[in-house]
Amino acid sequence: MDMKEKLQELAETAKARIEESEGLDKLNDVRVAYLGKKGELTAILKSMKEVAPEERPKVGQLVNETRARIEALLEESRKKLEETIREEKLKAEVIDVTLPAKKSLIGHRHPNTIALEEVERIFIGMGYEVVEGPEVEYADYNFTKLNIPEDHPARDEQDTFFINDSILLRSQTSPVQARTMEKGKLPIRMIAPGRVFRSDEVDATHSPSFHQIEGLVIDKNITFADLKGTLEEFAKELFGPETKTKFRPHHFPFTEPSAEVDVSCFKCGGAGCRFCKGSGWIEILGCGTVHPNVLRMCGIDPEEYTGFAFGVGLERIALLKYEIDDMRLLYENDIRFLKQF
Ligand code: 2U9
Repeated sequence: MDMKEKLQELAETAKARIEESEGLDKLNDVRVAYLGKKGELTAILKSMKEVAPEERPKVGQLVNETRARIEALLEESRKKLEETIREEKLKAEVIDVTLPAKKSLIGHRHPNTIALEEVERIFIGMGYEVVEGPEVEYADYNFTKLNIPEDHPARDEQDTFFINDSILLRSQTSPVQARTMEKGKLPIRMIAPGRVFRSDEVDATHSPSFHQIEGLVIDKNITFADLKGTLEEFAKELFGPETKTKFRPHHFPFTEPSAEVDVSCFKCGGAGCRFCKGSGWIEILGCGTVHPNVLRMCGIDPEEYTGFAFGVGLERIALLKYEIDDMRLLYENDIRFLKQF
């Protein structure tokens, strides 16, 4: 058999083997058997020295053509096999679009967040700005500028988390107002919501970390009457239009005069029930007209400007509004509790 016939036959058998290869592995075996280092075509190439020198270019060309033919056949077969594999995979992965979709669990806003957003909505509606500030504060902003002098019991280490003599975890959000006042842009109409820290034992109504929302208004001719009107409106928005308010005299170092505010019980309307412990009233916040010392220490002339301030505990609002009887439930992140709101 001459070389031409030999190559012809080799190409034929290679073609037959390629065609009957049922998988990519088998196809690769065929490639190795013919084109690999020890493959049949390679062997022919190696035996070229036995071919007469004048025949070599012709035979060489024939070998190359055969190689190209086998490679083309292998490539064609590879593409077909890959296509078949892809089609089988697609068939196996048919998606039934009529099946009901998997329900994804969507989280809830925390009751604190719901209450905060409600309070923010009310004050933003009255033209207030929401301002935030640092949780780690200078004692100067947390106490001194708020008319709480060095020897005041509120500065007691037993009540406040001190980091050093002059830095602490803020015990109220009032330093945010003090910082805003110092910037000197007047008038001011702001609320400062945020986390505050006090060295309290955990129980149903106390936590070492809780949240306050404090408000501050500074302008010319602001009086206690503006404070009353604002908080009456706030209480009506938060607890319903029939809500009455009662201002009781109180003392805070940063306001003078000061008051605590009770709202008529939104459960019994004031008649007295278990919710308001029979009194018909529920205490919700503290307030007052800003002490002239505070204005002065924050760079505002008390002869020209006056203002009012108030503070509410966010958890207290959340507990009241959602009738939760233990503050600890707000911090445990038990999904069975949280998903009720
Ligand atoms: C400046 C001046 C005055 C903020 C005020 C209260 C009254 C108050 C408490 C309510 C319950 C805190 O969350 S609570 O424990 N707050 O009663 N807060 S007046 O007065 C300010 C604040 C900033 C510059």
